[in-house]
Amino acid sequence: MPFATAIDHVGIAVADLDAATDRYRGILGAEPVHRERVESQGVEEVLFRIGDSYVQLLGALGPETAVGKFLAKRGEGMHHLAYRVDDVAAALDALRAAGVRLVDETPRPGSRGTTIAFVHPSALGGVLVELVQEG
Ligand code: V0V
Ligand code: CO
Repeated sequence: MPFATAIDHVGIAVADLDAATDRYRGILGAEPVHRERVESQGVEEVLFRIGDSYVQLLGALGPETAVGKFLAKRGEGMHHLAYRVDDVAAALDALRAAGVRLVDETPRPGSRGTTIAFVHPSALGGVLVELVQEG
């Protein structure tokens, strides 16, 4: 079974979600397809669809959240790369067996009713990786 079937989204940390949404709307020439607060992750997201993938703008719900800490430390920028997988739990098991450092030991709810899990940036070239299972 291949690790991933597609790039699901690229997450971008932004200081001002409304301003960033306006900027991206103008640059991409498209309307966002989704907006959602995900309290469990401490974010509010706006999604733009690009082909079969998304750009995910991420605003922090507070300074102690993952994105809040990232913005304070690094400023705005690319926050994570999300791979679409058929089965997050199975992908986590395979990564664990390969000795990869995980952030999440078990899958969690993401936006749009997805199931997600994060893999530590130290495991994949300094890039925080998210696994996304649709539905
Ligand atoms: C931190 N580091 C990163 C990073 N965040 N490296 C690459 N990309 C990032 N986004 C590095 C940081 O520079 C340090 O490197 C090291 O990791 C430890 O950083 P820290 O500031 O002490 O932060 P921690 O360890 O408290 O937290 C980092 C992790 C945390 C990645 C563990 O952010 C986390 O649990 N993230 C998963 C949840 C998340 O990001 N949720 C928001 C998106 P040095 O200095 O040690 O080299 S929610 C989402 O995408 C949803 C809902 C969705 O798609 O549906
Ligand atoms: Co994401």
